Amino acid sequence: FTGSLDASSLIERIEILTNVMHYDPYKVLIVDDSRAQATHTERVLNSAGIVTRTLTEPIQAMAELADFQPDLIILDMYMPDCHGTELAKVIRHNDRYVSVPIIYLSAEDDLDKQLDAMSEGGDDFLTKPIKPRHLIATVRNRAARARNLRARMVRDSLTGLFNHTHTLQLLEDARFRARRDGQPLTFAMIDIDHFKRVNDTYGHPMGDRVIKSLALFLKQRLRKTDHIGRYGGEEFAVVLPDTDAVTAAKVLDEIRRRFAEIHYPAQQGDLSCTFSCGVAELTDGMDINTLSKQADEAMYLAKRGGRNRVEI
Ligand code: GH3
Ligand code: MG
Ligand code: MG
Ligand code: MG
Repeated sequence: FTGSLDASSLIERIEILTNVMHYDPYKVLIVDDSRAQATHTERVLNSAGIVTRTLTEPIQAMAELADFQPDLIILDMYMPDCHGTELAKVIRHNDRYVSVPIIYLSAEDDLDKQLDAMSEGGDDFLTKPIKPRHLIATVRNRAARARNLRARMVRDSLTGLFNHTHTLQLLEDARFRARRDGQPLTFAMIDIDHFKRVNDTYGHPMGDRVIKSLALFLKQRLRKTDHIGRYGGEEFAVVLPDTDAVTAAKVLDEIRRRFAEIHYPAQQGDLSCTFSCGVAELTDGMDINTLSKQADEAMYLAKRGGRNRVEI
């Protein structure tokens, strides 16, 4: 490190380094009715530091995909109760897995049959026996590209926060875990107050600056385990696992108070902004539509109550 450093920029640099060093191995789901074949594939991939899970019953594939969230799927072509291509078709029909690479690994060496299999949602066809290096390189390259694309797909480009669709997906996942673990879950909606005036008075670029700065502010002040999304234009959503509504409201109210203190210098005179926030906690049997509707209603309560406040 060169030059003078204050504490916060030092912490930021340490966080960047930790992220770079953080090792997140690729995860591969193997679907093969032959345990012996699967074990061989597992050994090859594990030796390269790739994490694997194997299914010998293709029927469990969708549940396993949701639970394991693999970077890539290796599929056998011939299995007793389901042809590999049928499974590939089913996987491809689910929006969540459109970008997960599917690679066939089979002894089938008839090119027509291979191409048929690939036309149904497969990305590549590897013929057994295959050299370990070939298998490892194929998996690594495809998984790396898929991860990169996915990271872009789920984020909003202005703020780097999760986009609307992915925020709801994360909320659904969090709801599943909260129910399973018997933990509370809170969802919050944030909407910047009188934002039209900001654009009208200070111009659109200033509006964008405020949106970006609130995004950064939320990232800095919420926990790593909270999910922050840009829900719409000047609307944000936060998923707070293991948090009840009262605790979440306290945290968000502190953020609200601090955000209102920020001054953005401008020719027209300094600008400051506020936001209104609605908070709702998951209750028994509630689905995410109802939960987000309740957060939205609480947000409008905050607006009607005079804005610059958090309501439950
Ligand atoms: P309220 O306090 O009731 O929320 O008032 P508001 O003016 O914020 O109301 P409304 O939600 O209707 O207006 C939001 C405005 O935000 C409308 C739109 O011009 C602006 N906006 C939406 N997305 C963006 C964006 O990406 N950049 C900028 N600069 N402005 C945006
Ligand atoms: Mg087989
Ligand atoms: Mg709005
Ligand atoms: Mg608004």
